[in-house]
Amino acid sequence: MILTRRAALVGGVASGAGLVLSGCDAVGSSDLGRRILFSGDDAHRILQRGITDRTALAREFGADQMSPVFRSNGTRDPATPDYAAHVASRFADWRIAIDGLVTRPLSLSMADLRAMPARSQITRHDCVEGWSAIGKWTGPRLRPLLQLAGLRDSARYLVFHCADRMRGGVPYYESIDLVDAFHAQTILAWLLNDRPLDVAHGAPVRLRVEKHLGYKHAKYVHRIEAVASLDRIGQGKGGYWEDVADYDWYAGI
Ligand SMILES: Nc1nc2c(c(=O)[nH]1)N[C@H]1C(S)=C(S)[C@@H](COP(=O)(O)O)O[C@H]1N2
Ligand SMILES: [Mo]
Repeated sequence: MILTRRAALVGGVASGAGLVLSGCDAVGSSDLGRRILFSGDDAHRILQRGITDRTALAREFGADQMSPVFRSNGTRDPATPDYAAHVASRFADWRIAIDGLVTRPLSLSMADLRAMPARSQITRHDCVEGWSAIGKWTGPRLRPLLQLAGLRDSARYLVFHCADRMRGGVPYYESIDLVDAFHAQTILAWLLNDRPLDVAHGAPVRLRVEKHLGYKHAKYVHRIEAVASLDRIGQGKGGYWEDVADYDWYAGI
């Protein structure tokens, strides 16, 4: 078990419960702070509610509700020579690194991923650009993979590095905190609607982080890096669109 209670709380701080818990850190060391925080149950309740809400499942749909066509958006083909070679070899040599603040860095093949117990979920994808689609995503949960890699106590975020290049040649990147990383519906999807992901939807593997807007769902993932801070990732806001267009890092829906 990697996600200690403390880690779960620290993860919560990163977004929703931020004020509550950083307040806790700041005043918790003094007796007065302790009395303020723990005399009544208010702080606790607020904190508890924030965490409970974030671990609740996103709505799942029935097979009859699936969209006949699932749009693609953003990069539809990374189209680099390197990626084209992976397409040609059907991703036989694709690796997903899990590294950074872990005790056992991993380099997983697609065969490794496909051999993991998988979760399927029929969910609605919502893009900020104003469209939605309901599709069935299948792949291993991120949680056991992180447990295999052994997150260090200092790890607070996961950064997803992608194979496609955006304007200026910058590879797409996104990040989530540990609460979302350990969420039951957070998976590395390699099937969409029971078929291997096509190039447009992020082949061979993409993140699904179901309670967030579309841009958080990184496609073409080749590296998952555990970090203590997002300061030195891109321009420091945690994701490509966060950095270039000021999108919210926390894109909860
Ligand atoms: N690597 C990468 N991931 C990405 C994007 C992208 O351009 N590159 N676009 C994002 C956006 S804005 C959306 S809405 C979804 C679209 O996923 P889809 O193409 O499977 O519909 O992917 C997200 N993940
Ligand atoms: Mo999007």
